[in-house]
Amino acid sequence: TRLLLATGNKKKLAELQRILDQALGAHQVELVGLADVPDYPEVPETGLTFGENALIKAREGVSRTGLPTVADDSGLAVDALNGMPGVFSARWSGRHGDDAANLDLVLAQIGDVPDAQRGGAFVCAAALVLPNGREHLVEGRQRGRILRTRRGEGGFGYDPIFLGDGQDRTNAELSPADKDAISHRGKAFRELSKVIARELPR
Ligand code: ITT
Ligand code: NA
Repeated sequence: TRLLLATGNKKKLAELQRILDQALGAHQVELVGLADVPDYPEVPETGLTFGENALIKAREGVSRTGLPTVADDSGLAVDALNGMPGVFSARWSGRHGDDAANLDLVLAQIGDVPDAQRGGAFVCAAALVLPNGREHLVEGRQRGRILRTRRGEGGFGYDPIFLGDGQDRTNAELSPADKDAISHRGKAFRELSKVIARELPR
């Protein structure tokens, strides 16, 4: 079965591909990336929640390609910032996809609040929209706290400043497989893979 992965974020795409291959088996679905779809437009993410935005992205994929489409909308919700950057995580600094600038701004905004007030969560909404109009939406979360300085080179986005609950390594210090095992995206897409297997049998 061919499935479109509607994301323009290459790091996210690599994680999605890895998690779905692990959950479903490498040849269960043939994944098509946005790079393989000519003239794919910028899709305005006007939703107020991760779930709404994931559905917006997946619906656009179906209407452009006619393929069953999965999409991810995700971000970091910081308690001390009233849940921000949240759905604005990719463009918090004003520059979409500038991970370093976005991370620096979050660190500056949290400032030196004590550890007990540095909690937050990564959130991932995962959507599957089918050409027949059926829609599925699931969510995964990883709780943790925001460090004062970066640690690690792996992952992407806010991973270098995020220490998951019960972990002694930041998400950027974890191996890819170890991050997938506990991350918001791993949880959401393992759940969605069950729906994919049910809705799109080989
Ligand atoms: P698409 O919309 O094309 O999928 P995007 O990067 O714009 O790509 P989002 O709107 O979902 O995607 O924003 C996700 C942002 O949240 C991402 O740029 C990171 O800053 C942050 N983020 C999401 N998952 C993360 C993770 O696993 N580790 C660190 N940061 C993450
Ligand atoms: Na978004």
